[in-house]
Amino acid sequence: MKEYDHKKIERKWQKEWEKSGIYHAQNNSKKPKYYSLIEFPYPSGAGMHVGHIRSNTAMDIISRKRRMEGFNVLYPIGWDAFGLPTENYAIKTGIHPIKVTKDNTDTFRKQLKSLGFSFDWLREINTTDPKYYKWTQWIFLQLLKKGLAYKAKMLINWCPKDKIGLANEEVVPARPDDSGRSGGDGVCERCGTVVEKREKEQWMLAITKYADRLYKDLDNVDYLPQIKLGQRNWIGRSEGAEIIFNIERGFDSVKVFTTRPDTIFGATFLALAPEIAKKITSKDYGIKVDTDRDNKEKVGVDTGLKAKNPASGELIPVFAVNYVSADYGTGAIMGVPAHDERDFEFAKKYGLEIRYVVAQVEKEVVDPPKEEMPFIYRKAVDCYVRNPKDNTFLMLEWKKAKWRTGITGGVEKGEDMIQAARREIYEETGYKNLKFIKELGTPLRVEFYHPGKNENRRADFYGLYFELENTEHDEIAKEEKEKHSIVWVPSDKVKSFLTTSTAKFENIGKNNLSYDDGGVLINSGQFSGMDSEKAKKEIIKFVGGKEKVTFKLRDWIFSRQRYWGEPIPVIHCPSCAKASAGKEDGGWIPVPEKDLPVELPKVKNYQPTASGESPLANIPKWVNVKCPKCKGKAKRETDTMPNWAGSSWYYLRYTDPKNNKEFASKENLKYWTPVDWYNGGMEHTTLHLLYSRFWHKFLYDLKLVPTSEPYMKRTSHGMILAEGGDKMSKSKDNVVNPDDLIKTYGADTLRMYEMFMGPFDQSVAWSSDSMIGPRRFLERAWNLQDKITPPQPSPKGREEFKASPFGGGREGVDRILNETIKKVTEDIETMKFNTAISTLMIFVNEISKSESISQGVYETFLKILSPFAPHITEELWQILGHKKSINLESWPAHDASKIKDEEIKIVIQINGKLRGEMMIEAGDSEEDIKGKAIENEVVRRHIAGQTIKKVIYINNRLINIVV
Ligand code: ANZ
Ligand code: ZN
Repeated sequence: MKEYDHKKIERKWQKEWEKSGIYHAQNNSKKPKYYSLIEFPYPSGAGMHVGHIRSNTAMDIISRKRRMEGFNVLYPIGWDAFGLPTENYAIKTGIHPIKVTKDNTDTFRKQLKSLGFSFDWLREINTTDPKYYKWTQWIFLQLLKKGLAYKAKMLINWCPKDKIGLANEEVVPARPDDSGRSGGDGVCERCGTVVEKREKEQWMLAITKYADRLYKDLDNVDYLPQIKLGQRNWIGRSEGAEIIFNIERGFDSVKVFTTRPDTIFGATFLALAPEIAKKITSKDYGIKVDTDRDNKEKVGVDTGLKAKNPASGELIPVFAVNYVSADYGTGAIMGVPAHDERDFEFAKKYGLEIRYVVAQVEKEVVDPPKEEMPFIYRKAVDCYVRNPKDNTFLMLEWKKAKWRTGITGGVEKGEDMIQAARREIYEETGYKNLKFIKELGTPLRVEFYHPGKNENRRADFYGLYFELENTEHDEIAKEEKEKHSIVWVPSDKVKSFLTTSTAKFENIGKNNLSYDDGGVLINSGQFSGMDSEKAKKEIIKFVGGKEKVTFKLRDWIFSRQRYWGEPIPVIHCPSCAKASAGKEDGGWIPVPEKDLPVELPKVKNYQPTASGESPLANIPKWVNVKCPKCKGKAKRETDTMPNWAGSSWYYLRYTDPKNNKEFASKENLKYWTPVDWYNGGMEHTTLHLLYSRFWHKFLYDLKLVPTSEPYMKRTSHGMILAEGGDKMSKSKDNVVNPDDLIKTYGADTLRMYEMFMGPFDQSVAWSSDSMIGPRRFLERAWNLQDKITPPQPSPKGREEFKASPFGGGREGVDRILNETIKKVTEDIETMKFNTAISTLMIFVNEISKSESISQGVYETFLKILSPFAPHITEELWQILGHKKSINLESWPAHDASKIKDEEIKIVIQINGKLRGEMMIEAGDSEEDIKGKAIENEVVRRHIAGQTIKKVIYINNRLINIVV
């Protein structure tokens, strides 16, 4: 046996694969297709990062497995090469960005190839290639034609250092300072400079026209839940209503947007964005809105105006405030402090009324109401009395019912809540020297049967909190003593003591007592008693409002005043502008499609102009052109596209990268799209993913792509951090260079290590020392070739198997092999690469203990190892006498009959109490397990006669039967 010489082997096979082209995807294949995709890299000057290897290896494993499963796989690669770092580097060094990009991609390409990824290199694309960006520009022109690209004066985020307009997504919260406090305003994502606002004419893309579809169609794709959530939050779809409030005297009115029309009877003020207030009163309120920072202190100025609440008819004050922004909804809200956290905070500060109009509904009561018995309504108090000396609470243990409560009782005529509370506390406990501290939020609606009174009750319990001034108390009446006993409960035991809702008690510790959930309406005129969800529609009708869906998503600012991007292919013609005065195009004439691409001209200086225009504005020869429409004097647009443009459709180009007539042929698109599996960074969930879904849907509407969604499945990888847990960065000098590691340990080891270092979806810190583990494993896998016995097992061979420590001779091998196949197969599909590898390691450990191994077993093992470590397995495959690549073999299936199911002990609970145990087999279905549990002797005895309401199964751990 030769030694495992990774350098030689890896070089050999990379050459061989390149020559044989086994990873080239076939366009007109009869095989089923599989399209696996990674986010194409930005070819930065620093070269490949170990983070790239993590995501690329993962999809490489999946692609290789798919090939072995009989698919025609497309696993492409390209360069997302426009953007600031290259431009800034060009500014600094004077080297042209084209040259910088070429050098960087050359380095990157070499690095990627040195890892043996099974990319189809024939399809390599580059967003900065005019042959590519011709089509990016072409798609822009289609958007322009459909009115989805337009110019508008925008307040944009402006980075004074980079001299560039930033999209909202590119402005990030300032990093926390050493004290851990997050610093003031947003900063530029790239350079960290505090961002300013500037007004500028910008090209915009109307992504908001697609907001609803982008939101709803998430139902039809298989994205990780947190990715869907990220998209949904970013789109921010809110169903609500627009309702008009008239201003007293004069003709003005204010339209508010609310998601909670059901709370309108609790609207005790109006709050307007300062700009909206100014429109009505012509006054400047000197307030700045900053909705980015939710915990900023709420500030408002009373405008002096009064508005009429259209539901209650009351006149309410109108404020200009800093927490309502003009560009969301209508820029005006009805303030409902009782049910909105921000309004609560505001109302507390300005002494405005807090009126609860939605009661929380108690769901589980000890004594449910009796059927066919009428309800008696009670307004009631639920009092929490604390003795501050020993931090105990005064509570009641009822004698005629199984209740344990605070001090409760009805409010009588002429009493306010506090009076009623003091009276009840005195009657039921004798304590009299009490200090009222506060109310405890919205009342609790409880419907129950009162055994003592033989009545059905419907009660609204208002929570009140008191503290004992001293323990002086009087003897209580005999009939009270018969009702309940008094208990002093330590504060940490109160929650488990109470048989009623603990919400009121929990509110004692809270400052903000707004209640934002649903329930039943109270204090709401004829709507009192109605379910809040139902009341939404009814109240909208009642006040003449309009149902309305609002989105947080804004249109996409598509202009950058920079050099290194796709020129926006339009020309401004002053005479056409005059001729079309008032009409939409505003003199912006599209470059005729036949003249595409509009190529970037050579410039000497990449610095943006002092006025903030793009460097292109300084090249009169390029800027001054004839108008394509009237042939008059005209000027090119000098803005360029943002770097999200080229990445919005690149996955389409891969299907047909050399096409000069279309961005891709219909035929190829039909065969290859949608992408079956796309893996990328969590940080691209809200930007790239949303933008490309938007472009895709637009192209779908033009019937240019066959499906309405680009990606069927989307997963994410966790970041690789530096040793010690910091982010890897040049400035910290903690970046790991993959080239050295490949030299020392080999590409296969590096791939294995990155897949083994931790759960794929979680961040994990680098540890070069740990590379040795995977390396040793590969060496042992290599050495196993020495143990191969001839395919026909000799009697001697059998003997040896019997002696093997995993028991049972041949059967033992069969079992562990089949278990390994099963586990590795499943783990790859769920991206649990680390456990797949540990399974392979266990296999090698076990098999190494026996003195021989059959070639068949060894070959099967090599097959399932090959996606992880393609070079070493290819070499061994050849050593074993095979002529064709191991990646052209078929993926082994496990034989279920060979696997002895593992037995697992499961705990059985009834109503949460431990009642027994039982054994299940690892593969059993949930249904079988539940059935078996119910049949269990002990269980049967315990539930005798009772009906089973629910059976809850927690995987491989416990069963809870609720009766
Ligand atoms: C009354 C109300 C009562 C509200 C209540 C909430 C709870 P989302 O879900 O984010 O869409 N709002 C409306 N426009 C606003 C703006 N321009 N700036 C700040 N806040 C605004 O939130 C919609 C809710 O946020 C609206 O419903 C409104 O407050 C507030 F118990 O109206 B609501
Ligand atoms: Zn013209």
